[in-house]
Amino acid sequence: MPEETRPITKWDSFTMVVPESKDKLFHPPDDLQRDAHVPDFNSYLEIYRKSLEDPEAFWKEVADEFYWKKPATGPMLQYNFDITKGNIYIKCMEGAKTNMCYNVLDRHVKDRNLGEKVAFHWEGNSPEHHLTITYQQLLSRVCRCANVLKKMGVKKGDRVSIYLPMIPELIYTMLACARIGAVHSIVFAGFSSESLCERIMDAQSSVLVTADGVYRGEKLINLKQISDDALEKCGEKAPCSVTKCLVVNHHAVRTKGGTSCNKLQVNMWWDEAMADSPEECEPEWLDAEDPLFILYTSGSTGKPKGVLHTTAGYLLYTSLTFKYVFDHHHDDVYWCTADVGWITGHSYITYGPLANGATSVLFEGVPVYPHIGRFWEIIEKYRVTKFYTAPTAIRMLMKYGQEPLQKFDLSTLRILGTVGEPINPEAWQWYHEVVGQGRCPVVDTFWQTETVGKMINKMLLISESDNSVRILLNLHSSPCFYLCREDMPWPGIMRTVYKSQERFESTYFRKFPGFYVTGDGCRRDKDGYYWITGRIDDMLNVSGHLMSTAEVEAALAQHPAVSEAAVVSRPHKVKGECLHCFVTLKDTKEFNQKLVEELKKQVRDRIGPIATPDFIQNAPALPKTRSGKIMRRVLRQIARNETDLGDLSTLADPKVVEVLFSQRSEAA
Ligand code: 6R9
Repeated sequence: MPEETRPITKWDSFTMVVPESKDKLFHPPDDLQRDAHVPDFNSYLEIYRKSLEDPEAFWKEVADEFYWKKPATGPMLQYNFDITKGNIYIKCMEGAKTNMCYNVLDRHVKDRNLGEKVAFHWEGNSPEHHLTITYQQLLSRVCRCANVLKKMGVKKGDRVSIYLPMIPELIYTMLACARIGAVHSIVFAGFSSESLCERIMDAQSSVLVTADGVYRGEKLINLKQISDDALEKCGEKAPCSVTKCLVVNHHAVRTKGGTSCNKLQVNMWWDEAMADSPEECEPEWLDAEDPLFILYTSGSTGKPKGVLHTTAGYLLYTSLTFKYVFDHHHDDVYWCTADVGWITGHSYITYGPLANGATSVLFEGVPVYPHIGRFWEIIEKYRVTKFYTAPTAIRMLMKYGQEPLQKFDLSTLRILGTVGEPINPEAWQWYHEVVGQGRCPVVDTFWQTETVGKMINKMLLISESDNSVRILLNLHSSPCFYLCREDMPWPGIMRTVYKSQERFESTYFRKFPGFYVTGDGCRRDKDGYYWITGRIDDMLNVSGHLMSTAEVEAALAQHPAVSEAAVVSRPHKVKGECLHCFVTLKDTKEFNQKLVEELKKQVRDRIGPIATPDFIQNAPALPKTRSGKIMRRVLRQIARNETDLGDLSTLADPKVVEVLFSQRSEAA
């Protein structure tokens, strides 16, 4: 749509100078590029143009890879993306009937002869626990589980809450739901009983699948106890929807004596239930738009939203993005370190890789247990070729330097990926040079629970960004830059907020009619690269200069003593707002006045005097959500000395907040 027809927006066309990295381009090795699905920029443009100019043919070709019990009767995509023209809706392949589980398992075993191929190398919290699961085995176990769920009364359309750690049973259960048309709602097994209760109540699930417990590092987490508490809390508010609870006896927990499991009357033990359950289960043939799952967003602001995704569109989008963005090949061993409890795990541990018949690592543990080289050890052990992790993990591992990596053979690695937050240049460089040994392209992937799959990606040689993503400058209010996706939906976009179409429309579609608004800020540099600046609410306005927390944080993190930094604003009489910076130092570094001065100078030098921090506070750790995103709302309140912190249920470790409050006055 031409610029002048947009009433409140204007294309952004300015540049941002990014210190140090602006002139550096990294090229992938020749062989990697030569064998890639998208070997050069022209081939990319060809695919890209087709997706915009003839989306019907483009998505049809993707769909042709999969099994459809009944073909679509409508077009590949039908939608209204413009709120001024009525309710927002998106439909993909109307009239078609299919089954997700059939497509990601049976199709490989029956039609592609991949039954013996490894689907998952499961690696437990302790290196002594590991399992290899082939596609055939996965199919049989999923069918058994599907039959158990059916026996428990679960029917098509029913919701099943899953509160499990990173064990194979988590994958079995989600695929079993998909097989029988039940809607899974996975709750990350680090959430509290309160959060679990809230999600069960919202989804009105009839069954909860959990485990007796799990070890994370050396710490035992009593999941069954938390589940019992959650169900009790649900019961206090209204009659609890959950009538039955299926409980996995976790091997590691059982061998250490087990945990208490007594409150619920309706427990079924996994092993007993599966023992006589048949290994075959006819899939339920679903409509293309039947719901596949609900996933509550991480909730760093406000009440969690139940993001609803449906069947056909999700299959097309996750399979395609997995194949292209990480250039998947048959002999790859792929490892995504996310938890299946987050969208990254849903899309890029379970559905995307399985739709492609990939071999993946499924890791239960933590990066530093039983030793700080655990990630690198696993890469060596399974000869991992594609590795996908989060900047927060990279920054944490950077603290230990290069030595832990040097003990292991990382020569199989070919492509590295990151997701979850902006990656600062320091972490990017370390990832590229130390982990990837200068050989592996780093693919930064920006996307969201709502988008279901990767949206902006730095692909192998592709240096230009996706032109259908627009940055809008809002001329009516403060100068904020929103990253939006224009005009046309993609098959994987969320369909609604569960039970709240109004919230769906107002959150994502009302601000700029005709656009899906991500809520993130973004800048485009003169070369056409996009720089995600963080959530819009993370913008700072110092003396009328708008800057993003990410910029200042990146500048601080470039100092050799700093391992991680988070920046928030606090009111200032003259400047309006000023900067309060929290810095976590590397293991051996000391926080003192000299360092404070160095850090202030560093920011001044990198960004300019307007960005000079007013306060720098030592932060032994930062408050994060359980998915690893820094909770800036909490930091802002600490900086402003506001003690009423509101809902902290998504916070991973509440003690961090106490420590930061108590040391607030020492900020210099
Ligand atoms: C996949 C995922 C989504 C929010 C998103 C943005 C941030 C994710 C990013 C990134 C900069 C990246 N985000 N990837 N920011 N660069 N590569 O994380 O989904 O948990 O829904 O979070 O995460 O702020 O809006 P989700």
